[in-house]
Amino acid sequence: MTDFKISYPLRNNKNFLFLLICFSILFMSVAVNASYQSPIITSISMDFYGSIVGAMPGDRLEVKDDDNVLCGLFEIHKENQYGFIHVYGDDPTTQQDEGPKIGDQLTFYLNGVVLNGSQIQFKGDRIIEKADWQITP
Ligand SMILES: [Ca+2]
Repeated sequence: MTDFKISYPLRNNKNFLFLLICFSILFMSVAVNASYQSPIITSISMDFYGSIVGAMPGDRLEVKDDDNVLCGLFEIHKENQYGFIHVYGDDPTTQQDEGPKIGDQLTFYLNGVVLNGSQIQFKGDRIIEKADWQITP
């Protein structure tokens, strides 16, 4: 009886701990998904590549359109280089604004900091453009 009284709550504690760990993992994955949004993938995409002098592996390159819609996302895997980054355009058959229309301005961000001072336009599906930057300290 004494053994049972000691071991039973202990077993419950282990189960509780296990559940707590499961919920923590679940919560963290939800939190990560919320903070790292992804662009909406459409059938229209313009691709960019080039160099970002000063970029390091793991850096996060994002592209947003005029309406601040995230339309491109790329994780740097090679120092000073990026690409191809797909920038997804708006699907005209849907109500939702998925991304830029032809002629819309694009803004590139590296880890949340604006890269381009120059004007970069969304030119349309299957267009590839080279764009180079340098991170100014
Ligand atoms: Ca649309």
